[in-house]
Amino acid sequence: MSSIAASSSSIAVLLSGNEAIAQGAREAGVGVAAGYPGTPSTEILEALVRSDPDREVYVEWSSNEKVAIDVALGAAVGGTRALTTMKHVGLNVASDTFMTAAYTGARAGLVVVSADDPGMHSSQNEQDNRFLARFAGVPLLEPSDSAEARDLTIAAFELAERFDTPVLLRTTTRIAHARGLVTLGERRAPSRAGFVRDAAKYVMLPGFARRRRVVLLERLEALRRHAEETPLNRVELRDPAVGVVTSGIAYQYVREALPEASVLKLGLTHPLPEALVRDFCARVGRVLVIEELDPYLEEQLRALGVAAEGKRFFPRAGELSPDGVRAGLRAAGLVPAGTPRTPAPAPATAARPPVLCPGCPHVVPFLALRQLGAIVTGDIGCYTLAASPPLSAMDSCVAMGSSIGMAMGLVRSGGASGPVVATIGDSTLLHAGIPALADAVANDTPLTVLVLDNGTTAMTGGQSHPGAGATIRGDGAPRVDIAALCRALGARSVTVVDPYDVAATYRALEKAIASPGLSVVITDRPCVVAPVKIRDTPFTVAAERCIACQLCMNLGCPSIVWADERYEGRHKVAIDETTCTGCAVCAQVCPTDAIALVTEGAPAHAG
Ligand SMILES: Cc1ncc(C[n+]2csc(CCOP(=O)(O)OP(=O)(O)O)c2C)c(N)n1
Repeated sequence: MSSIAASSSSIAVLLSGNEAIAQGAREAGVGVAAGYPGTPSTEILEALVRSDPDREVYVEWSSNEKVAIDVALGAAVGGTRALTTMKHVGLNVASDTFMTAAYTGARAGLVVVSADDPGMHSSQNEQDNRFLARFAGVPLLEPSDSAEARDLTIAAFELAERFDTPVLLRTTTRIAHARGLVTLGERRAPSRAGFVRDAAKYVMLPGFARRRRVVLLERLEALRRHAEETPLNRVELRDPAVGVVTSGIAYQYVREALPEASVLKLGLTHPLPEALVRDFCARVGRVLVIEELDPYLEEQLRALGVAAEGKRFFPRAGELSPDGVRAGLRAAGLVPAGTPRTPAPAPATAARPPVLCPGCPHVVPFLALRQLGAIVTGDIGCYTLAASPPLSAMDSCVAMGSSIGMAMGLVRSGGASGPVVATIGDSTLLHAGIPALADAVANDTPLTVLVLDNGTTAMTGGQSHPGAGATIRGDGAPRVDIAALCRALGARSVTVVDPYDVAATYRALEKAIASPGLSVVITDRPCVVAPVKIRDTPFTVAAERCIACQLCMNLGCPSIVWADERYEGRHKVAIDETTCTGCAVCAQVCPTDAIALVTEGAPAHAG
């Protein structure tokens, strides 16, 4: 992205889809951008910040997606073009505003980016957010590569202003992260049209909202007419025997797998250009709809009376691929069996299950919870890896912020056979945990909440949050004091503990579980990789003292490896000094003091 830091015209550079969206937004004169991190959307705002050393654009990591869309809507109402970015599940959080922003529209363009994750590379579900555009009644744009990601971002702002509506720009992982050539245009300084009071438009009391509902429906009809003419929807007539209707990344796969087929390539996929669709389908023999995830287009074509085929041959779950499209085409009898596949680019890589980093401060609290026999409702973050062996210390994980509410329900179900502990990261607590914590306090729930405070949003790459004390640009900022917040919410006891201190962490959790009412334990240690990589003096194992009890192996630390030497037939352990961060946790669990700092001659206790 550094190659586009300077203002440029007619230069083509390789950009990821996310970088291209940032570029498009700058060229469209975006003035405010707000989002919450979430793969595969995170790099959009990061690229926007890098592209804006002069700080023309206000950019923020919001505390959650609902706040982000509110910030963006407010900015657009205030007359500056605004962008909000999130992953697909983020739009669920933002949808309360999203649904009604479709009624209000805004003075300046409001573009909502939803980055969907077919295949669930890093998500808890693979919902198809095209339906949310239809549900809300807003236009939906779907780029097919990086160049279109830029173009459609610019088009989205124009469409938003022309029709006075938020626009949903929907990408998927392959679009967001793959790189392609993008021709750059000039960046525009943010537009500042100013706020104009208009209560009937922005105050959604029922009386006003009823009128805006009619406006929305009329606008959709106008958009449908626009969809018939826009160059974003184009017919590519080739062999008339087969016509494929497609959008997004699937377009690329179709072109690769069935290059001779005629294609209706849709860039604006809501509202659907019905006349264009009918006309295209009448000009071809067999109509196939090739789309990732749900039969969003297919069902609409069927409703138009078109005998479209799609999900009969192509999977509804997971990502499509050129090979997947080819397999579907074979099943449809359109590609002869045995058609050569694209050669595999490289030998398949060995599976490497994700693990917590060496020195991760999340390990010890989960080790303690397992030993204390707790039933652990989890949340989403790096710490969700505690569900996997060897920690195996998490019993549920559904959506951001769910841990506390689910723990309350579990307690009230009367079905918990042990103490119930909700575990939640700092970013997640500030995202969606606060209302649940207030609820737990106000309903006097006997519950322990463990807040894993590592000072960052580690899972998505170390973004700042309101408790981090920094802005997205790295400037120092006031920070929310999480312990004070929990006390203010009314938690009966709040204990802050260093998770590198094994005994203290165990004792704090044991005490919290035993105490009545709602108690909070906060583990306070910075993430080992963000914002700076922490590297202390590493530890080593004195082989002669190791009795192969393998207790340290239970930490799941990637720096602890099997040694060749054995003790009573079992493998001893060794430490990879190149990756050990020197957290000293393994030294504390070793019963024979076999683990010591590499600088120490003789092994000593390092706690
Ligand atoms: C609604 C929603 N937004 C965003 C995400 C992406 N995401 C997953 S966990 C997480 C936050 C993790 O930060 P934190 O709670 O501090 O835990 P850490 O990873 O630092 O341990 C984010 C942003 C998501 N899964 N769902």
